[in-house]
Amino acid sequence: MERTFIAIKPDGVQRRLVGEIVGRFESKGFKLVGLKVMSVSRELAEQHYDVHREKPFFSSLVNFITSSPVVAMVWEGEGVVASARKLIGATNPLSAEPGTIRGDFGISVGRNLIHGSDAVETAQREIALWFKEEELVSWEESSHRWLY
Ligand code: FUP
Repeated sequence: MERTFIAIKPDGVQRRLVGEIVGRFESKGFKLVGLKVMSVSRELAEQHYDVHREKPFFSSLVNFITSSPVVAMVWEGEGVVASARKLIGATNPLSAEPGTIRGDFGISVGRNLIHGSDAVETAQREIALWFKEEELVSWEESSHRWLY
């Protein structure tokens, strides 16, 4: 089953938006298979943003993501990579549609609250970078009747 890597960035954590953001993925119907709050090392940040190494915003991006804890997650479901990108919205929150996470809560491209993998192959690379195999849990709804 397809999986994607999602990270709530330091601004999302500090603004107490973790519950709101997790809730959007849950409400949509995707399955949470990995979740941790963590400080990000420079090495991890630079590997994660390797494609942006030559960009002028690279060092500020790395400084920001390592400045304060993030919430790293893996979500599972058919088409989850592309769907998560839609839930997240455009990179610049000022262009992001209302109803998306960035459109509803963000105003700055440098503080756009959340990261989501941009393709299935990228998701596989990012999940392997951020999570150990044993930190990811496959699960199914129980057949026990505890909801009425
Ligand atoms: P996205 O896939 O939407 O997270 O966006 P990108 O991979 O293009 O960019 C990664 C991060 O770099 C963004 F989340 C914010 C930062 N960025 C800037 O700070 N300035 C820019 O002009 C573009 C991106």
